Amino acid sequence: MTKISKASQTEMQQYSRRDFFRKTAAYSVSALAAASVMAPVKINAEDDPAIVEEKVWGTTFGDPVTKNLYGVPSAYEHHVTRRNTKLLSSGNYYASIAMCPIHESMGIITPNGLFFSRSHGGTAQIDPNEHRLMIHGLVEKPLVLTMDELKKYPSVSRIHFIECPANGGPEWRGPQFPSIQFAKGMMSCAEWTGVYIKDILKDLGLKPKARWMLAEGADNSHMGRTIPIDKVLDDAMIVWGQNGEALRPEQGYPIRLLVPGWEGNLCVKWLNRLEFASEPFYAKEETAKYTALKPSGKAIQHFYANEVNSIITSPCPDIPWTDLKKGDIVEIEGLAWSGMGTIKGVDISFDGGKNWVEASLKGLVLPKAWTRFSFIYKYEGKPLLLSSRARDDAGHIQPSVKQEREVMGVESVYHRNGIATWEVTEKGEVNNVQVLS
Ligand SMILES: Nc1nc2c(c(=O)[nH]1)N[C@H]1C(S)=C(S)[C@@H](COP(=O)(O)O)O[C@H]1N2
Ligand SMILES: [Mo]
Repeated sequence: MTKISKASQTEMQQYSRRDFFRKTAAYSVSALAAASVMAPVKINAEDDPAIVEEKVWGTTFGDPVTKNLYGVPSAYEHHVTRRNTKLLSSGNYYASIAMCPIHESMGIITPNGLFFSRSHGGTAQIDPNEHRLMIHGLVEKPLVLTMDELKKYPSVSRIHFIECPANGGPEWRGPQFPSIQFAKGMMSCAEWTGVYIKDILKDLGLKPKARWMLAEGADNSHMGRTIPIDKVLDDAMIVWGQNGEALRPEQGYPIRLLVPGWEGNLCVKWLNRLEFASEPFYAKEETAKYTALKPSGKAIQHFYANEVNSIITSPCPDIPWTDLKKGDIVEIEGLAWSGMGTIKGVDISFDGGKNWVEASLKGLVLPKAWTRFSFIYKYEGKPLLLSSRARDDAGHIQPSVKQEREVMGVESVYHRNGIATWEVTEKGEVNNVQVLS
């Protein structure tokens, strides 16, 4: 593994959370101002209408508690939405994708209304009473389950990301989007509730010859994918719960397959059939579709796990540093994830990958889940090339764009995990760039 040099430049100096508290103290207790890393700010309470004026919400009744019996976010947050661009649509909005605003996410859970949504035939609106799951093929007891019957199996809840393997795929040849939402928003992370397929199979009896599982959806695209049995018996789930409520239609209501850490397209939504077989079912274009093309012209076919990856979410083109002043202490934050294990650490570079310092991981650090990282930084108003590089407990480390290109060329669509870089200008604007050296 690459050695992390403790950098000497001032911009790489480590600041701590305590620096924030000193700053806060400086506002209120003037004696502590000397300890502040920031110039104390004078607050003119008497001039500030937000402090001195009565507000309508403080003098009249609010909405009745019965107003939004299913709640919605504050009207002041309505700009936080999924987004689509024609560049990512194949001519219509049915076989298309709505990208997650990952820069707006807090912690590691994506709210259900913001979870990225990718479908090949539109969002099916399924009546659960008319939906069945058929499990057949190489099992002792093939059966058809109603949704109520399926939910009788003992359930588990697990936090996992889903990432389309095409996430970042338009940028193999160079940056395309001045936006993190479009550059990296084909992923989200949720707490899923459902049943392990291995637990259902204890009941149904898997025949020893079974090597593959075909999963098929009930939507208009009837998407079918085959998955190796080892992964199925490891941690694949059939899920009906998403962050404490039923799956959203966009995520495959009433049930979907969850194949933790592996390509999002394997997580068949609106799931209605599982068939166990000794050979993979090579549905027509399936093999051609999700392969990785190498410069030699050879394609890697069985390429399932999403590799270790990370992205700085603040700052980013969508959240620039234009409001910062020289000397301000600011928190750099981002997300790291690996489909092959648990995030071990994340390093940050301010000079396009020449020197690295270690960020801290914050909150829950779970296998095959988004992991949030943080670095407290003193802003100097100098141009930066800001990058993050994640490592996982399986020993993988994110490659540079150069290393990735050496192996994969630039003709691929899928599985791009080269180190991402934001260029921060003197004015604090943030541009999407790639470091090729
Ligand atoms: N039945 C069905 N399942 C599907 C799809 C689909 O079009 N139909 N799209 C797949 C793709 S390509 C991805 S990346 C994920 C996206 O899951 P999400 O829409 O919940 O984010 O679902 C997969 N499951
Ligand atoms: Mo996908």
